[in-house]
Amino acid sequence: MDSHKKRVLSGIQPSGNLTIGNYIGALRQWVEEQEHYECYFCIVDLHAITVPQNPVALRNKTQEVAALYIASGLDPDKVTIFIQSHVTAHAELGWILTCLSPLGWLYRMTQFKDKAAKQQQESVGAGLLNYPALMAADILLYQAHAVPVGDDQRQHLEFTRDLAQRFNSLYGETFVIPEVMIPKAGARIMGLDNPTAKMSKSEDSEYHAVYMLDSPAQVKKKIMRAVTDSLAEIRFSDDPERAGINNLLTIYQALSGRTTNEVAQQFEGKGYGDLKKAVVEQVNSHLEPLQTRYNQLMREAGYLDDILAKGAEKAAETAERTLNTVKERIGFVPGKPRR
Ligand code: AQP
Repeated sequence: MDSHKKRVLSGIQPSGNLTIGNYIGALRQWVEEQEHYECYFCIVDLHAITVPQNPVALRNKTQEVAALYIASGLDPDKVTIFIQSHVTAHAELGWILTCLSPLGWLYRMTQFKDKAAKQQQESVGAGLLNYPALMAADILLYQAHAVPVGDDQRQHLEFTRDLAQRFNSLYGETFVIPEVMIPKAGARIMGLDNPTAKMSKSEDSEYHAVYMLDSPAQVKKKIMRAVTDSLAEIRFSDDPERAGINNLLTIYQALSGRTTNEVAQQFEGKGYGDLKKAVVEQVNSHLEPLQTRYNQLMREAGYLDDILAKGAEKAAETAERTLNTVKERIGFVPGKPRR
């Protein structure tokens, strides 16, 4: 890895089955970035437990997500892949930054409001509110210059920048202020059953999302049932009435790599059925080879564990350096090295 390259960090929660939203909004851009940046990609299990998780499912999904990172094209020889809880510096800096996070900032976060609204108020964990402080720790520990995420994470990135600036002005220049990196096409893929809500892996309705591990037949069934409208006209639009067609066009555009104009021309005068079929083909042509690699990886016992162990070691080395500086700056007494 080239230490002169700028750094990138990002992660995905093992909180369900990864969707094509996660693939288009996050994973696909990570694969591009591995060529240009020094990259750290983690599976953020500490974030996943901000809402209740079944322990067996959490363990399985964590491994599944790691395998999907590699199957999507991340090369473990080029990037550092690790499980967040394997690097204890995340929880430590997360706590320090929680103590520095104004409650007003935390309560303003849309993700907190949305996720808290889905639970009974008394059972909303404090971790859900403090999520952005932990996310700030993830990023700042690696002095990341850029963070590739989907559009829904933009507000958390702003929070991270504000918090880093706050720390720097209180304790002296410590953190690099990271830039958000949002994909040009597909920054927010919407639910197929409800195209006014973001496609999400923890939404459990059957026709909401296409999962990265769905079979070609499941992909077809879900996309052919996607909610559209009765206007019988295919064009990009930000009219909420047209959100279903816009979403299908966006998925098609992001995966085909074509421009908005090219896509608009391609479907001019065509029927909704034609568009849906084209989207099915695009999605399956990306998912099929990826699933083959995924299945191979899952059969190679020990391969994934080795990558994750090496990744955690490398990540911890970088993270500890930042954490030690932070501890010193805020006045913690250095511990004696353990024998
Ligand atoms: N629908 C989406 N369109 C584009 N990008 C998306 N991302 C998520 N959904 C979409 C991006 O995927 C990355 C990982 O997200 P996460 O797991 O940290 O949490 P999230 O953003 O809350 O994603 P989900 O799928 O909605 O998870 P749950 O349901 O567990 O909360 C991020 O870069 C995100 O922007």
